[in-house]
Amino acid sequence: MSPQLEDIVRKVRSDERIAPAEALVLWHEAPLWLLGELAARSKERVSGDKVYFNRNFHIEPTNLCVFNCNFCSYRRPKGSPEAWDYSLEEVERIARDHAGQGVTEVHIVGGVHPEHDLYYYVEMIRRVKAILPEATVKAFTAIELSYMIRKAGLTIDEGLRLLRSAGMEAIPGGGAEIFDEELRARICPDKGSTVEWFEVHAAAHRLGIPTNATILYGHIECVEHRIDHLDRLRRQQDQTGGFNAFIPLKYRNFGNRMSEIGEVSVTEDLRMLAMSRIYLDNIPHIKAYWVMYGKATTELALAFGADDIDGTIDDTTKIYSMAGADDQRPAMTTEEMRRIVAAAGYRAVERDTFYREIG
Ligand code: V47
Repeated sequence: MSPQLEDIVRKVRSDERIAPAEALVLWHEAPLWLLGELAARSKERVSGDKVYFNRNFHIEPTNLCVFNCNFCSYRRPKGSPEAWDYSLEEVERIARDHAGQGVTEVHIVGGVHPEHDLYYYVEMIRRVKAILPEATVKAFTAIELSYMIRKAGLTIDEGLRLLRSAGMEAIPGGGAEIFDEELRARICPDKGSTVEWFEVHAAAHRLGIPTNATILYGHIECVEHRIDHLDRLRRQQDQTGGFNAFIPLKYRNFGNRMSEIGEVSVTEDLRMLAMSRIYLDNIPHIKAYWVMYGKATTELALAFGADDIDGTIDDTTKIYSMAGADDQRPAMTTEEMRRIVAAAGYRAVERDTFYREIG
């Protein structure tokens, strides 16, 4: 081990924050086992022997989208036989199908529809909440929010307050992709910008609405871009403190315009998870989203700093099955989630959206 790596490892072990340049050395020089050891140690400092899961389902109201991201396998153009655009009644039916099952979270995310406006989404949330009053609505990526709120002529603050009054209590982490402006322009040229993404999350945090954050990795970016992405999040969190969880999202290459890139290896996934845990010393939870990794890698992810595996899902999301994930109809029972966590040597704890323990 080089003296420089030794010094960085000592810093991580004594819970000292590492700088971007040090993260690069750690990423390139540390063997995988060492990253795992450091990340698991950092995870245990925050959440001990617990690994969280929840009972959730998704509503994806449409796959029509004004944006056309190169990595997206989900969007369809208007008129395509594979396009959908649920009416509010259809959204209500989906919510009703999940009533009485102990669900604590409804995750609503979809394409950025060209015509529906803010008031349509306010009504959607109201109707979902009326059917599932005990569940938390975690809704809309910052990109969807920015688009619908601006289109309504409101400030982000006003728009978020309106949505909150309808029942939106948390915001998911999607739409972050890669913050580096040059790369963002290459993989999603017409999508809402990095500045917009941060503007929405910062405003939510100021209003006391917790949010998540993501990165889309494993495409054309380098390790430097990944660290830059983590660094921007760490700085934001220092200022506003409202991120609950960070979710590294592995680029899946089926059925989109970047397919020739291929996919990164599982060891790369584990390095990404471990580095996220080590670098983001101020974001409490690192989520291994099982729908994206598949179940076997999710178990492995728990040895690399993740303390959350997301939820039961109940075959309600298509974003990853359309992009080539193993599970074409993703669903897990709570027993199966508990088994995966126990197999990794941790204790499964059911949580709500705010990481309050249930039961
Ligand atoms: O922003 C789209 C990603 C995200 C592909 O907050 C792709 O709890 C890989 O953000 N390959 C949406 N990824 C999903 C998301 C999410 C998921 C689970 C939990 C939470 C949370 C948030 O999906 C998009 C984009 O980064 N994505 N296409 C693809 N081909």
